[in-house]
Amino acid sequence: MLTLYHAPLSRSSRIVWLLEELGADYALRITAISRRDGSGSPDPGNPHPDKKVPALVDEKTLITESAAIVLYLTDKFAAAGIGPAVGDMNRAAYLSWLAYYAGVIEPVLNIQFAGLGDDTVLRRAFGDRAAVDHRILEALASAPYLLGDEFSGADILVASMGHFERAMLPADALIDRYLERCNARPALARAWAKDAG
Ligand SMILES: N[C@@H](CCC(=O)N[C@@H](CS)C(=O)NCC(=O)O)C(=O)O
Repeated sequence: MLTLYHAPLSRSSRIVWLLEELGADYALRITAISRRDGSGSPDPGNPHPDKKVPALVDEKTLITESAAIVLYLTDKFAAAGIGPAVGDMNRAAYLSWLAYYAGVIEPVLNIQFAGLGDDTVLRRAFGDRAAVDHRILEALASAPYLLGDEFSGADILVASMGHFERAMLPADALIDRYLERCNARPALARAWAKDAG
């Protein structure tokens, strides 16, 4: 049995979306977290070492970090075809997007939103917003999804940033159309209906 520790309208919302895409049997455990606006407080029952969400428990195994959870789930439910399996030609691109999301996109966006986008050390370490925007636009200029014709867990990570705040993705009509495609997915409608628990 899978249990997702989830806080509405947070990074765990996209894992609800993924679980719906996968047709997984899962329990949602609505979990309090400290929010940026100062509201909320950590839930002592949350197994995440930092009391964050998402945290996924599969039987007795804990998985944390969005990108790791996405890979774990798309591998576990490989038959759903939401992430290329080991041996698939697109596997390398899939892993690259998941790692790029966690290792570059999230830091760069947070650095920018914190007003530190001009810091040379941070720019050298992670790149800058223009480079991130370029990478996303380049991938979507020639295909409907990041990996090409097939929707994947990488799209869930990237598109969900646009759900959180449209300004987190490039201001380009290409992205508006990409979000429309992703937003039309029935699994996302089901996830939004469940988001608040
Ligand atoms: N890198 C983590 C970030 C998780 C994260 O920061 N989650 C936020 C919700 S969007 C949280 O739980 N914040 C509570 C806190 O900072 O105490 C991931 O992607 O899973």
